[in-house]
Amino acid sequence: MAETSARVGIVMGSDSDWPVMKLAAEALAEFDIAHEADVVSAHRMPEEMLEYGRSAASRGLSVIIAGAGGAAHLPGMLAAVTPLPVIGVPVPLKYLDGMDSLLSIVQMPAGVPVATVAVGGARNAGLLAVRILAATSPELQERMSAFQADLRATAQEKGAVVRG
Ligand code: RP5
Repeated sequence: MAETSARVGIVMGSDSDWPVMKLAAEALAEFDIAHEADVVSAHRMPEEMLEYGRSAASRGLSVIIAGAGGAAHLPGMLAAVTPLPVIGVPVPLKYLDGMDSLLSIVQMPAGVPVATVAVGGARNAGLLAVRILAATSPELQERMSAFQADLRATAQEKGAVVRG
């Protein structure tokens, strides 16, 4: 696969996951993090999935965000073939409320970690990727601190409304 200027790769098992996964892309865009997004199904496109995982680091990516629903093997399989951090997003489907996706992603064997966010928690996946990149970027750390200060101010304002 070709080299990329993207720092974060967002992949998902189906285009039907995009309404959830686009929240990760939006979070990355808020922090001006270059990213790419694609469908790389573990079950329907196993060869492409392995190629994506194996080439991710040498292509220039630093973090992979992988989302899937149901028998959600994509994040774990990518984690098995890349040294990069993988953030897993359990996508909720019509049945089981996403519990199937969550357990498929979170129950990884020792040695092959996937940082799993909440069911449908793609925004946090994007924000976690920002924090991973911020560990080696003082500028990004400052922006994350400012973002957290905004969160606090918003929560305080809401408290003021409730208190009256
Ligand atoms: C999973 O199957 C995908 O990640 C998606 O969440 C689910 C359903 O896919 P479609 O049938 O909508 O393509 O692999």
